[in-house]
Amino acid sequence: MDTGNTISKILKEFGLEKANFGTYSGDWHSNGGEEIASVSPIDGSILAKVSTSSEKDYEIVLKKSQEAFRKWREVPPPKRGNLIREIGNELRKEKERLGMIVSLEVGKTISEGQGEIQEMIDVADFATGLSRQLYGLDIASERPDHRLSELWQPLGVVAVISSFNFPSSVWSWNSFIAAVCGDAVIWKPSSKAPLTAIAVMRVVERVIKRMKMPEIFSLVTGSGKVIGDRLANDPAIPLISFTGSIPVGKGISEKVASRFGRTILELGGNNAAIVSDKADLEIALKGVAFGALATSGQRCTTTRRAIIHEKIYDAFVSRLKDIYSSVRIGDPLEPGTLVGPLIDDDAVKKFLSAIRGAEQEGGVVLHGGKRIRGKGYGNGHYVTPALIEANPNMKTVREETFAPILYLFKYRTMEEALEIHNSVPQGLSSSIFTTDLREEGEFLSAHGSDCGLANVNTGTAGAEIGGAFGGEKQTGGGRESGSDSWKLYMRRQTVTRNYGRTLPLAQDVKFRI
Ligand code: UN1
Repeated sequence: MDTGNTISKILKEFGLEKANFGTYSGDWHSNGGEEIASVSPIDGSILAKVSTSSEKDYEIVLKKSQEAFRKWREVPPPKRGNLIREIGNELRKEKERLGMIVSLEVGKTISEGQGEIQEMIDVADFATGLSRQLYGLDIASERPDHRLSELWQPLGVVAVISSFNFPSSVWSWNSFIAAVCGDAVIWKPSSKAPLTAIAVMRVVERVIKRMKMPEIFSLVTGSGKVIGDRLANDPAIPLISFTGSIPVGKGISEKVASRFGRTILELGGNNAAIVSDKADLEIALKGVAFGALATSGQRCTTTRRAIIHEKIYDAFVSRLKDIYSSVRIGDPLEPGTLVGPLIDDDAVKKFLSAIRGAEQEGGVVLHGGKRIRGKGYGNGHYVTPALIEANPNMKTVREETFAPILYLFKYRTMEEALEIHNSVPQGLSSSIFTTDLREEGEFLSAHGSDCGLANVNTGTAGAEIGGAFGGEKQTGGGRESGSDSWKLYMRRQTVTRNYGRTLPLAQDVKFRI
């Protein structure tokens, strides 16, 4: 595909100019922030330039968000839901073009780019329904003529710091839920994907202006060091939801904790699939291959380890090698491509260095592991996905490399499989492929998978938005999107009401005056 033409056509249609303001708070502004380029990993071309947010821009955004919050918190939640429904409808109309911008900017296949926007639409539907279901508890009081209950109040101006690999949907997981809860949201997207964020904000802006609603969604762009730290240290922001690496997440969490703020962290994953000898092998192959290869191994939920029963190990690995040899790697805009580029050159270097590290520790590369250059690949960042025979004691397999590397292990008993499974510091997603009820039961038991997400006969990647998404251990413990994650975006207020004519005290305490 002629990326150059596609780029200019789509960007023009969408109103993304060659140079864009990267700050939005009711209007687009730029007050001296440094300029960055959005570079397509497909061929290294510059899509557009974005002027990032300066200190002054940040101050304006914060002030406007606080004003918007004060109005928004008074809007009844189902009315808040109306706005999110309309945003969802507008996203439906723009799905194709927005999906294409995602593909251009971060190198996802067309189908995955569209999936990214679909995920936002799904969250909008979910949040709209939720806007009528923000309910608290009535609790039995120990005192006569007393009622104990829970009220849920809006939290304030919250921040979402998102990563390049899901450059818009993860924002919506947080923002649409936070919005129906009555919060205003400042978004700082990854500096590797500012254009997607600008495009999404243009859609949001259209709806907010049309509905004459408070400007509750705003955008700041810039490096984590400048704008990310500013948010983390700002006592005016009661909650920061951060998606990214473990070291950066640790830094943010320490800063926010030191001012008693709240964080939702979605950090690294080092997800494994257990493939039993009792698995349906066709399902297992597809599940493992999709988990390991989708988004070129750049999902938090990517399958990075396959723990395979010794009886089927050789057959399974040989089939995997066939799949790896036949998947089409290259321009993600071409139909038929399954593996696009890595995000940048740094990612390729980390991929190559992890493979070297694994080899030094005794790992054996069975397939791939090389950079691809040459005709048709331009200045894109392409690699051949790697299959590496490994052992669980290797240091390299305990680390998350954001690239398509699948480490292969052999096991004999479920106990052994679970031990390997749980032996890494991260705890996001997990899966087992088996048709045996007992094995499934053990995987889901208290001594089974120690991850936030557990999948049976489906892979580690590709979670739906209706469940709470997040993980344990160094993944950070956060939960976003579905189920009752909304509670994290609200302030819980325990209410005690006395409707009697005396003042009985709790715990039978006597106080005679
Ligand atoms: C991420 O990689 O940060 O479950 C999120 C999945 C996607 C979301 C991944 N729905 O693979």
